Amino acid sequence: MSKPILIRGGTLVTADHERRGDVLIQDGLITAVSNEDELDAPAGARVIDAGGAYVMPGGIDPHTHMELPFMGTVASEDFFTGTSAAAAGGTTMAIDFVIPSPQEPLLDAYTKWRGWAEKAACDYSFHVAVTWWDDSVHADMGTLSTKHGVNSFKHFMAYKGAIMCDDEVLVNSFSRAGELGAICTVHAENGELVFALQNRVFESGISGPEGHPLSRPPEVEGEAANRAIRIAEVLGVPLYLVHTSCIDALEAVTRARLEGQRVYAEVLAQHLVIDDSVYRDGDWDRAAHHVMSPPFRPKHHQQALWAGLASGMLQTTATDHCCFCTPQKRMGVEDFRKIPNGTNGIEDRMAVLWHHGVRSGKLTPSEFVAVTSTNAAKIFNIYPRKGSLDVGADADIVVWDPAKHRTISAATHHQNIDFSIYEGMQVVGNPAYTLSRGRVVYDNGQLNTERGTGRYVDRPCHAPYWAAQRLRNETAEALATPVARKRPTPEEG
Ligand code: URQ
Ligand code: ZN
Ligand code: ZN
Repeated sequence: MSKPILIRGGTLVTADHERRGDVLIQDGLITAVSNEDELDAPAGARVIDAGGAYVMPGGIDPHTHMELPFMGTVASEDFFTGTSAAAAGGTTMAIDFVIPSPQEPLLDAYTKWRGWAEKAACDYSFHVAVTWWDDSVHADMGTLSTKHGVNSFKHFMAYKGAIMCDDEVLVNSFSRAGELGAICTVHAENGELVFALQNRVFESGISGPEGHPLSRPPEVEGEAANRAIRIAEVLGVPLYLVHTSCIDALEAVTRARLEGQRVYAEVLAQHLVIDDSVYRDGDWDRAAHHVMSPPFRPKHHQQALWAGLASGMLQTTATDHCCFCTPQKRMGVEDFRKIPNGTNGIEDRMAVLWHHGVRSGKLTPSEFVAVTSTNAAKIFNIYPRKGSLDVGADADIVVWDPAKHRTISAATHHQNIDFSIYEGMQVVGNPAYTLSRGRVVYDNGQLNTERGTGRYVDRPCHAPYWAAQRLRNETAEALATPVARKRPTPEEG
């Protein structure tokens, strides 16, 4: 058990407010929070001087893919190296994905991923993807939600021929999730359009990474986002769009939210600051490094995404951390359709958002905490255990030095990948200390993570009230007042 820690003299920042204060940590939990200098350090405690720094809930990255088997290879980042890199960047929890192959029992895949994640150095949880449907999937969703703390089910509307869901699977799975009080998340790109456009682009003679964005324009994401939103609306279930990357999808989210539909949406840090010029880079490798889906967009989408984040239309930020090293990316050297999709980012999300968001005035420190930690904790029902500085919460804390400079580079990062999509980016504002359940896992530049010290975090389902009452009320009314209808006689028929 780690020794008590007193974090003294900092500015405590939660999603609600900022104040000068001290935080006492014992046995992995926050045991006291006070105004400045009101707490004494227990005997043997370590005292961390947070003067000039912010003390915030550790980041929660709601979208990662450690050691994901995908497109004929396996992501290079594993659960130990990935959660260690997270800690170096101020993130103390990752929500990763169990992605069953079609026909693979969900419970089997879940057990497999749980085994892989035992090496994690920070806490983690899993969204479970529904990639096919039959009665066993219906049953496994129930078991996962009632016995294994899974309250979110993922649906890929892209990746035809692999893990793509058609509307029948979406309707079946969304309905089941609604019964369970679980939330449906979607990768919203129209996979049929992507497939058709990929072939057209390739057959037109474009085989390089520049073909990737041409095959998945914003309209392809906007259509799928709207379709998923409408299906969720009719079925009365809450929806969470991952990696919202463009105006077309953001507009669909905004319309739904303004009409009171329970739709949440995530934006990736990289989509806020990197544009599609990276694909027109003369260097094949560098362009391929940026092949991910949805792709990087023309620059004007970034302003809308920042506005969506600042206005609350987008609630969370993530990284979709899914690492493939250069030799893996080169699997597509003859054909962009074979370049494994994914990029790095788990170590850099917080600093990128602080530098480009808070220092630029787009976000206040409290809004930064909301979009990097608290909102994800609330949506996925682990607040205030996670995402808060409440007494009794897990001591997942980052002591943030707003003046600390860093030049992001693969030469110095902790991520297990041989490039960085942020290579050379200078960011001001970085972690000084990161604590994972009271253990100082990042200590002023020194990473102190240990394999297997991360814990799986159960996420209980929300109450069924999450399902839109409108659907149930209308249905209930209809069932309560059957229409007296004179049926036509067979002769009339
Ligand atoms: O689509 C995803 O979220 C996974 C497969 C990571 N790759 C990506 O390009 N986003
Ligand atoms: Zn995705
Ligand atoms: Zn993903």
